[in-house]
Amino acid sequence: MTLNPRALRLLGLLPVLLLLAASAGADPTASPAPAATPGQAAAGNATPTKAAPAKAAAAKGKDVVAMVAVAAGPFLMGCNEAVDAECMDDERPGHTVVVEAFKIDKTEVSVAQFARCVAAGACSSDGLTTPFYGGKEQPEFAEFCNWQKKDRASHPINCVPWQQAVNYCGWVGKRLPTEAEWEKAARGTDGRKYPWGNTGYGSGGKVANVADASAHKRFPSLSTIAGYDDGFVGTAPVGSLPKGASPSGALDMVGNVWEWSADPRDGGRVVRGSSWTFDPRLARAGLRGRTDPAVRAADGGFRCVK
Ligand SMILES: [Ca+2]
Repeated sequence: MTLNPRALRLLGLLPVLLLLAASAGADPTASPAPAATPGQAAAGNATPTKAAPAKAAAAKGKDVVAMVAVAAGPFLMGCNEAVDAECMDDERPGHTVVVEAFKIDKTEVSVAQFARCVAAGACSSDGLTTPFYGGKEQPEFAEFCNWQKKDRASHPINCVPWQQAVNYCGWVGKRLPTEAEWEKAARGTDGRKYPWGNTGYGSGGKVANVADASAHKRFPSLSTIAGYDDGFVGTAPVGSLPKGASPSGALDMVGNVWEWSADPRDGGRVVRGSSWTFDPRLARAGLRGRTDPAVRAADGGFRCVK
């Protein structure tokens, strides 16, 4: 497998890759502290501020996202050596985890859905049009941020920091998933390699929006699998690839955008699911990532649970 650091860095994924390298036993590079928001800088140390605007206490929003149920009970979390030769060290050893019953959004939260929260004053649109990572805004790939882009209302909201994901889920009476909940929703209880089973890319139709032949035309440095073309260069409208459904019926659990979780990891937050920029050889249900909560990645979004 070959990951191209330059292309992935430009798309906001370097923090994730750094974590993967660190967890594999390489240089445990400490992640930079999340950047202070302009509001925090202005306030100094006088008053702790939250990213949510003052209207965050407004009435709850109506939840308009379809959800699917995940039953209570045990599942195999992490590496299943019997079916997966691509496990990273931080997926090992596979282990049994028991989670309570919950429901998870069938699809990633879309631009249109997030816009309702912004309109209500419970979510902020600050920075949604420009990626942010490495401690600064990265306008070079702003075209891939979906906010306010014509014809992308049904695409996942991306370029969105962790706190705004928390705000949205709270607004609709839900929360971000734990990492274990996310993984159980993605692969069910049989330890499968991908949400759709154990068949890899290229032989089962269009199963996930990852780095494919379409993306490769735009970004020749991205690693792809010959013969796999999901048809999308950037993000796809949420739920576009039903052949990739997980056992619970959730869509895009692998690919499209990395999804924020509630769980902390090494000073940041766990992200799961990989994305449209990601090498399909690694884009599996067990793949784990981590990024700083202030990062706004063009290939990062979220979904909620309750
Ligand atoms: Ca793609």
